[in-house]
Parts: sequence; C-alpha cells; structure tokens
Amino acid sequence: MSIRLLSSGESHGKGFLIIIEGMPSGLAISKSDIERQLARRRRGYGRGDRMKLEKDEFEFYSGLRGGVTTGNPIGVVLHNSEWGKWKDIMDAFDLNEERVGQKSITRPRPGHADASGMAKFGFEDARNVLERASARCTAAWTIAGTLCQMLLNELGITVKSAVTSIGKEKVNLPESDEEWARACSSDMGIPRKEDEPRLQRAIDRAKEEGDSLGGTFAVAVKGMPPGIGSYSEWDRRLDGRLAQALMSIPSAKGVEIGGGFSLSEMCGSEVHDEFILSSDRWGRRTNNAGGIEGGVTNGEDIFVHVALKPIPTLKKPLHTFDIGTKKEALAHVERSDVCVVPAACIVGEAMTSLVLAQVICEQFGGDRVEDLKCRFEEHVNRTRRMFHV
Ligand code: EPS
Repeated sequence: MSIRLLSSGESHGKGFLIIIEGMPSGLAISKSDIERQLARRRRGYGRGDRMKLEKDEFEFYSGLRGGVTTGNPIGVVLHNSEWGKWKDIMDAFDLNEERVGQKSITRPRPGHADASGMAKFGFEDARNVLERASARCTAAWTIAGTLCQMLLNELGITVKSAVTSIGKEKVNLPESDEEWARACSSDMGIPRKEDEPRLQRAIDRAKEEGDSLGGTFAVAVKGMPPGIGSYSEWDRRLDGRLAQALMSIPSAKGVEIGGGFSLSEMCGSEVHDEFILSSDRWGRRTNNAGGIEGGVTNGEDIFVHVALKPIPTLKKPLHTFDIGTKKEALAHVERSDVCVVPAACIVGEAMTSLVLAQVICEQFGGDRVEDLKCRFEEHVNRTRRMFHV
C-alpha cells in the first residue's frame, strides 16, 4: 500500500478538495498542528496582500473520527476566504460576462504557465491556466504533507526546513537543534535573527523596483534508518522521487541531494563519506551523500536543497505580446507576492514528508499504524545490529 494524494481546486475558486488515500488507521491527527503549518506557509516578509486576508479554513469530511484516522480515504475541503469577490468570475454555472471580460488575461507573463497552458488547452484567456497553476495548491499539499509528517513523527522521524538564501543574500544552515527550532518559528525561516534585516532589505529593494526575488531552502530529515528506498528500478529510487516531488513546487528550478552540484568539482576521495568507528558503532565521517546512496537511505540525515526562481508576476512588467491582437505588449500585472522562499520551505517539508511516508508504507505495509510501527522497528533493530561492533 502506498499513500496517494489527489487535489482539485482553483486559486480564486470556492476552495480545494484534497483526498489522501492509503493512510493507515489509528494515527492521531492534531488539528492545531495542521493550523500551525498552514500559518507558517502564509508567513514571510515579501508575501502579498492575499496572505493577510486568507484564513486557510479547512474541514475534514471523511477518514477521521475523533481525531484518529480510520483507514478510509481522508477527504478535506480547504475554503477560499475570497470566494465572495470571485463568484461572478469563477462560478461553475453562473458567470457575469462583463466581470469575466474585465478579468481576462491575454498578455502572458514570461516565466508563468500562462502561454504554455493556453497552448496546451487552446484558451484565449489565461484565467483558466493561472487559476490552477497558482501556488495556492501548495496550501492543499501542506495539509496532506502535515498528516504524513505526523505519521513520520510516530516512527521517530522529523522533517525540518530552513531558508539558505534570498536573492544573492546567503544564510548559513542551522547548526544545532536550537537553531533549527528558531528557523522553524522565524517569519523568515532562518536560524539567526541578526540576518533578518539584510534579507528584508533585499526584498524591499526588489519591491521598490517592481521586481521579485527567488532563493534557496534546505530540508533536513533526522531519524531515517538505513535501507529505506530502492535501487531496483529508475522510478523507485528515493533521491529521484524526492527530486520529482520537490521540483513540482511552483517556482522550483533546481533540487540538490547532499552536496549536489558542488560534488562534481571534487575528487572521489574528497566526496565519498568514509565509514568510521565511533564508540561501538560504524558511522560516517561526512555526509556529502545527503543520507542517500544508490537511491536508498544510508542512516545519515537526509539533506535536500531546492532553488526557486523569482516569481513571474512583476509590478514592472516584462515584454510579451497580446494573444488577441498579436501586437507587442507589456505582461499582465496583478496583486502578487515579491518573494515566497520562506513559505516554500514549508511546502518543501510537506512534499518531503509525503514521499517518505509513501516509501515507508510501501516497504513496511500494514493497514494499522501499530502493524507498520512494529515492522519498522524490527527493521531499525536489524540494521542497528548490522552497524554495531
Ligand atoms: C499566486 C498569486 C497570489 C498569491 C497566491 C499565488 O494570489 P492572488 O492572485 O489571489 O493575489 O497570494 O498564493 C496563494 C493564494 C497561496 O495560498 O499561497 C499565483 O499567481 O500563483
């Protein structure tokens, strides 16, 4: 059994529908933890006005009883606080054609899905494209990912994230549990408060210039035993599956596992993580592999970096053309964020948790959390003996 996530919904539609299939029974779900993750995803200096208005109210329809999973498909609805303002334009049956016309988009934004989506579906108005290509879907993924994070926590696995750069401004990774905790609670997703003004200035500058900024973030996973994942087929390799899930975050343009691209400039003797004996256990001297070798966990912490391009809606628009007139034009401008890196971190945690929960459920099976836990612990004990002297 694996966990499957399906979602439907549009940015300015009535809301999102989320179905999570395959979650084992008996898992306690905390409503406040979901609310906290959604609040963290709305955070961040550089987010637009929508995030001040959006409440991310959600309702569970099925699969949960008294806060515990039943093994049935989990159905959740995430409401859109702004639906009232968009009903005329987005209703399934009754549209106000004048308002629809006012909100039509014929000048595709370079970097956005506008033009490619119009080409794919044959639209002359990019509204249908941007409604679904919008990063609003990441609120739905965050709900699903948070449930998966709860399953991982039950097995002693934790997933954390931190911002590592905004534009050209770099920030060091957290170095202690305390710093990871600070990165988790900080509005900017960074471990040291003294770095905040520098990043905020970069965002302010971009905003003043009508521009946007990208950046990078890291996701760290602790508590994964060795031997999870597979090297047997290309689509079963854990590194490949993580890369696919993280690359699907809107604006992601690069994913690195461990040392990533920098390893290509080093010699094999510098890169590979030698085994060393520390007290009575064989471990690694370094972690350049980022906890995954051959598509399988090696028992070290999993480390993933994601690079995000700057978002494509610019207040100072780029050159494009009008699909209707075929004449040169400036790209469509609308309310938008300037920088989404601190928010995307949380989506990175969610997508990482989804993939890890999937792989663990596939490998250890079981319809009940207790069965899964039992088999997982057997695996942990067996692999612990393997590395013990
Ligand atoms: C987005 C544009 C903005 C963002 C939105 C993604 O929304 P609006 O067009 O309503 O101002 O706020 O992000 C979210 C709604 C969210 O929940 O993250 C876009 O074009 O992708």
